[in-house]
Amino acid sequence: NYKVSKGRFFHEMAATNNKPFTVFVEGNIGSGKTTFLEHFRRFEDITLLTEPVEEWRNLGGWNLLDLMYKDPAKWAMTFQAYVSLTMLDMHRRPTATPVKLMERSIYSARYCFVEHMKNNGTIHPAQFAVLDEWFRFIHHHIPIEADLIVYLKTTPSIVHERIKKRARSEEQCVPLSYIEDLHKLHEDWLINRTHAECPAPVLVIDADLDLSQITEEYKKSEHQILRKAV
Ligand code: TTP
Ligand code: MG
Repeated sequence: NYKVSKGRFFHEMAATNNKPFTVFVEGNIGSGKTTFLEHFRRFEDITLLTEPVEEWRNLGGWNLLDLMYKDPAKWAMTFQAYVSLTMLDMHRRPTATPVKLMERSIYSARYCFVEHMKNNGTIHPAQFAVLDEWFRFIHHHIPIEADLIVYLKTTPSIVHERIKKRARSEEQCVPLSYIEDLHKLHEDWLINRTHAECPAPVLVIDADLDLSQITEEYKKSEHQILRKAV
């Protein structure tokens, strides 16, 4: 029971480590990252950093996400530069609670999205080089806490349907092939481990289930996220 054992939980946290237990929630577009984080709102003392995408849709009135989808050759570099900054801000944000849950990380931005833009030529190799140097500099010189990655694993056709139903205006033209490519890049990063940096252990969750059934699936991860608290 969470409430009963909470005192012990905090005690152990304080005794060992003042840093929060930090979880990145990863998975394809429409895999349910925001929904997963919202599930944890019922618990006390968890910091939830959800929907960084809302910042990308409004930077001083500019919708960078929209500009990027409408003219990727012109805007992808600018967009990814801003994604990196907002991610770094989330990684560095001081947290007073013992658990911190974040939607995405600087790692998925680099290994899934920037990787895709490099592979299919959306960004020039020189633009890729600049983004990659920024990423390497941050990775090597700025401490980024990571204790667990929750991977919401999905089937591309299922999330593609969800994206269409959700109807976020910028994403209307997203083809299934793009979602399939992104799926493969998430699998390469988190399951096949083709990049050197997978910064934390990975908990895989079946996120194909629809909303009415997914809560049971999410509950299976509560123990690992709240650790001794449940
Ligand atoms: P996601 O970061 O996957 O967020 P989401 O809210 O769609 O996911 P969920 O439904 O699981 O909560 O993607 C948001 C949008 O930003 C999406 O259109 C893809 C785009 N994007 C990039 O183009 N580059 C990036 O580096 C990232 C992280 C997202
Ligand atoms: Mg989301």
